[in-house]
Amino acid sequence: MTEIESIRETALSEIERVKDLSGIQEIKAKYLGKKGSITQALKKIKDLPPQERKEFGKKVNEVKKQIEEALKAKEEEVKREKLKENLKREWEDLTLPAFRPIGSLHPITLTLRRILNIFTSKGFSIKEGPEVELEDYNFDRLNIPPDHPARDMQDTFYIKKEGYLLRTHTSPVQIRTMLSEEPPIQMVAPGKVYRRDDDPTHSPMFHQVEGLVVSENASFPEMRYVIESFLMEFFEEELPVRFRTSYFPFTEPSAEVDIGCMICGQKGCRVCKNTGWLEVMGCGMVHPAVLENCNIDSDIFQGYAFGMGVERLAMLYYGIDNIKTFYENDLRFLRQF
Ligand code: 2NM
Repeated sequence: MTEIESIRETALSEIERVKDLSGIQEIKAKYLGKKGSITQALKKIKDLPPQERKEFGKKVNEVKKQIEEALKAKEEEVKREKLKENLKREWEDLTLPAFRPIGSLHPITLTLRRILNIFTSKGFSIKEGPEVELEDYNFDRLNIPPDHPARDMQDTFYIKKEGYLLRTHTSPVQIRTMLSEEPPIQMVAPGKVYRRDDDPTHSPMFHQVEGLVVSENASFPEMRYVIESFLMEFFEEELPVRFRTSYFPFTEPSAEVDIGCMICGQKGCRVCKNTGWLEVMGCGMVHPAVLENCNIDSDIFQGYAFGMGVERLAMLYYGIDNIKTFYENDLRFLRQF
């Protein structure tokens, strides 16, 4: 009995002092393993005189249980301490920026950036404006008459608030700039525009870049040079460019700009509808009435302006035949850029 009592005391003090899991394993083997002292003591029970067996057996089992519980408690304590230490060492600051950004840029973003880089390198500044616009800035001041078909409910998204709409082009940004700044002006306005249109080549929301130059000597030849050099830089090749007479209420004269079809080498194909030419933008000399609507003296200042659809240019540059692929976010499509 005294031997069991001293086993209890040494075991409990060893457990008290142990600091790691392997030490705990050693103590477990020393007392509770096959050759452990407690296991050996239990085996001795049958050699004792019968009247002592019950008391001794009770004692050994009590000590065994106590050692087991002390070991279990110690094991949990050691594991808890180890976890605490690991957490001190292995924490991650999830607010740090990623070493390398994941994902890729959308083809419309890439195309928009390329367009804007070309114009800023020519001295144009970038101006932005609201997508919910005044009807006045979107139509009236651009010399678009009250009965013009573009104003129809079928073509324009009007909103509940009287006198407001979703801009149908970025021209109101040019109007805002002319109203707030003195010429010379040399700007491009990129952004989303909205029209009631929905088929493989039209989307109710698409992106435009429009440009405006107002100065004392802005001219059609200067505009031609700016547009032709832009198109060569954008398509990265020397392309045939043609200016075809057209009509816009806000420019006079007006032109549509075509490039030689690079898909068929101007031999005629499905994309150019067998004409050998692709329409890529519109342009013209700003109508004197538009300048006057923005308090600019049209006897002193001349302006030229142009506008293009970003999706259309992206489709031609990358060879994409359906505008909807830009908005579906199909990863098989997006991963190609
Ligand atoms: C185009 C074509 C021709 C244009 C005109 C103006 C403004 F505000 F200065 F009068 N901004 N943009 C314009 C001219 C846009 O897009 C096809």
